[in-house]
Amino acid sequence: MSKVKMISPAVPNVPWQDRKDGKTTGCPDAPIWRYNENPIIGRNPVKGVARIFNSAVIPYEGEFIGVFRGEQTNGIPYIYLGHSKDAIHWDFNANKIDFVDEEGKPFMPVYAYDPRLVKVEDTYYIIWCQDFFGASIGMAKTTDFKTFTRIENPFLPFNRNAVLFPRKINGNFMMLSRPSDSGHTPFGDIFVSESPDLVYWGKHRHVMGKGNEWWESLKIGGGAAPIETSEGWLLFYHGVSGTCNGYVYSIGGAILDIDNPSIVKYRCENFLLTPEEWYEERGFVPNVCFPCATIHDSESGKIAIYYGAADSYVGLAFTELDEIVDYIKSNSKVSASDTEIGIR
Ligand code: BMA
Repeated sequence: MSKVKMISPAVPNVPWQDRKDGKTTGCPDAPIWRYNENPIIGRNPVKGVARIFNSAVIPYEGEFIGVFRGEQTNGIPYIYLGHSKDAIHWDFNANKIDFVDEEGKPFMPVYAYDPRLVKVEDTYYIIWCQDFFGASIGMAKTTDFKTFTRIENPFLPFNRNAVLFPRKINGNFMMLSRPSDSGHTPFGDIFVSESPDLVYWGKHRHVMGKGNEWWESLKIGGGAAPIETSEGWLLFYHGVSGTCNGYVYSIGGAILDIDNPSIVKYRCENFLLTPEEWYEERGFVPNVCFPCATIHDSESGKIAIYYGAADSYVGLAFTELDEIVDYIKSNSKVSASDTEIGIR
């Protein structure tokens, strides 16, 4: 097996559980397995919040911090801050995050969902989906998790599923996103855009389209922030198939070129994780595994994947860098639109 290097800080307290009896529980042969006490966040986790799911977490000051999609009891989603010592048991703030504008005045989105949390240099960025006269992407920055300052909305509507890369590439911030329509979009490819200043975005490139395989044949969307490795950017994303009983969301894996991430080097033809457990198959929206974050340790290669389950819970799954990279490479099937530079 190859020895792949993860280029990111060591996180010795990465949450972890060895696979049970050497078995995995993802795609029958994918090296990915669920935490056996899933879901890690259950129903009614905070007063006034019915469900937390599709949420992102990150190491912070020796412990962990996260931004959580909280579906309020009035049906409107907002982002809640949570703290944890072990990244498994979470304490949530009672109130949603108060966003401010550059002058420090209150500036709340109408709603906010599917947050991602990414550190670039010394700043933490939250990226989410919100109303901008139609669904689009909102962004805020913080350095202390006390003040959350909104920055320019990067894209025109309609767009969902945006996530920043954890470092600049060739001097620019880079963001994956999924342009869409106003509804439960029955299509969607992943694009990458770049910006020198997080105000002006351009050089848009197509990264990858919906897959040829059934499980991702309707649409795909960027998931967790890409992990930098010696093989390229390791991306856990979601792929959707349309069945006669609604959409099914599975987790897929791909590896993007390190200097030019619009080029897909490897793309796993099999899903890595698909709804199988009760908390993935049964809930507010059944059959959803929706990855939004990883915590990963460059020393051991351990990767913990956080995913929303059935729009009702947060699930945790584990994999290991060498094994997952090997699995993606040995089951890779890339199309011409994956490997091209992505501009027409
Ligand atoms: C997508 C988003 C996600 C959600 C998924 C399944 O369009 O709204 O937040 O998890 O649908 O309902």
